[in-house]
Amino acid sequence: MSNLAELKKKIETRTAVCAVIGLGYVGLPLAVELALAGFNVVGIDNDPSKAARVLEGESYIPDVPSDVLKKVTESGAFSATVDFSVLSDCDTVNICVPTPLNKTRDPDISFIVDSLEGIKPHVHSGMMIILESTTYPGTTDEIVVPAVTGTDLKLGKDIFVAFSPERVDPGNPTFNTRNIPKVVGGATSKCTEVAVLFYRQFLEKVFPVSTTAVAEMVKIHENTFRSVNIGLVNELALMCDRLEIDVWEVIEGASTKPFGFLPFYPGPGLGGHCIPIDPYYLSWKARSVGFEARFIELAGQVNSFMPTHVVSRAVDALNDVGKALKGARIVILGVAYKKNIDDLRESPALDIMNRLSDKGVQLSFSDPYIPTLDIGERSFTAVEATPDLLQMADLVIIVTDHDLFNYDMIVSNAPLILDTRNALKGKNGPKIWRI
Ligand code: SAJ
Repeated sequence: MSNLAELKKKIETRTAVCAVIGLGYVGLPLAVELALAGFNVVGIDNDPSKAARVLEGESYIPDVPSDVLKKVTESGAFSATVDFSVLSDCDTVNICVPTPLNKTRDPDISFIVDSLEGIKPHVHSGMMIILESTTYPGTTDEIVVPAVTGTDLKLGKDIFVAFSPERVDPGNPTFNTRNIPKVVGGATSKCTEVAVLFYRQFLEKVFPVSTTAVAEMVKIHENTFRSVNIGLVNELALMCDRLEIDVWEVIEGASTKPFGFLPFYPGPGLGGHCIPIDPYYLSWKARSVGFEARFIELAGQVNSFMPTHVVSRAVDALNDVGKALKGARIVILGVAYKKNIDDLRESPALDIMNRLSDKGVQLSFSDPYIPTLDIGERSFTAVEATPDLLQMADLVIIVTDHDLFNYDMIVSNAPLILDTRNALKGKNGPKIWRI
C-alpha cells in the first residue's frame, strides 16, 4: 500500500495520531475538535505551563470549556507535551504558532522555523504537515517543504504538505473551529487531496484551492480587506470632522443600501494580533517582487494616526470648557483592542494613554476585562467607573465600548465625554464629543 493510501486509511478510520504544535487560541480548539472526532491527539507547546494545564484539564482559552478539555484528556484522546520526539509516532502535524512582526515591522516567522527544527528529526514517510499560521504567500513552499522533504522523502509521495489558514475569532458566539469554512491548499494535488480528507473528518465545510500560495493569500486578503476598509472609514471620519458632518449618521445612511456596501466604523485606531499585522506580511512579500502595496501602507498610516486624532479631540473638548490638557483628570473607559474581550495586544488605548501621560494628564482607566496595564515605566491599575469617579473627571474618553459599561450613568455623571466608538449613539449635547 502506498504512503498516501496508508495515510488516507488512517485518517478515514480515525486511527491516525495527530499532533498540534502551538496550543493557543488556534491550536487548542483544533486539538480538542480532533480528539472529539475520535483521533488520538498530542499537543506540543514550548510553554510547559500550557502542557501542564492541558493535562490537568484546566482550559486557559475561553472558547474551550474546561469540562470539554477534561473529557478528552481523561479519556486519553488528548495529551500535551513540550517534547517534539512524540512526532515519530504521529501521522499528521498542524503548526499553529504566532507570526508577529519584528521591530522593523517585517515578518517574523521564527516560530514557524523553530517548529520545523523540532519536526525535522522526527519526520517519516507517510506524514502530513499542515501550516495554519497566517503568513506571506510562498512560506509553505519555500520554507516548510524544503525542511521536511529529502532524498527518501518525496513530496506528494512520502510526505504531504499543505497550508490551511486559521480563521478563529475568539469569543465569537456563532462561528467556531468546527463550523467556520476551512480553506486548504496543498503543495501538490495529492497533498491537497489528503489534507481535505483530513479536515473533512471533523469540520463542517472544507474548501480546497489549487496551491499553498492561494491558501496563504486568501487569509492575508481577508484581513487586508478589513484593515484597508477600516483605514478608509477612519479617513472619512477625519474628513467629516473638517466638514462638520456626522460620520456616524453618514455610515448609518449608507448602510441602508441593501447591496454593494459593507459598513465599517471609525475608531480610536487598529488593535489586535491579526488586522494590524497581517497586511504587512503581504506588503513585505510584494516589495520582494518590486511591487509597492500602496493601499496597505496608506491604510496603516491612517489607522496609526487615529490615536493622535483622539488626543487632538481631547484637547479641543477641554479647550471648549476653558481647561488645559496638562493636569486634566482624564478617565479612559475601555482599553482592550475591541469590545467585550480581555486582549490588549496592539490596542490603540495604549498609544492614547501614552500620549496623554506624556502631556501631563492625571490619567486613570476602567475596563472590566483588564485589571492592570503597563505603559513603558508607568503601571496602571483599573478603577471602577463609579458616579463619583466620573463626576471628578475633567474628561471621560470612551476608547473601547464594552457592553458592560452603564452608558446612561456615564452620561449622567461625566461632565465632558469624548466618545470614539459612538457608544452613546442617539445621545447628544454640548458635553458629548465624538471623533
Ligand atoms: N475596528 C474598527 N472599525 C471596524 C472594525 C474593527 O476600528 O469597523 C477595529 C477594532 O476595534 C480592532 C481592530 O479594528 O481594534 C480589529 O478588529 P476586528 O473586528 O478585525 O477584530 P480582530 O482583530 O479580532 O479580527 C478577527 C479576525 N479573525 C481572524 O483573523 C481569524 C478577522 O478576520 C475577523 O473578521 C474579525 O476577527 C471579526 O470579524 O471579528
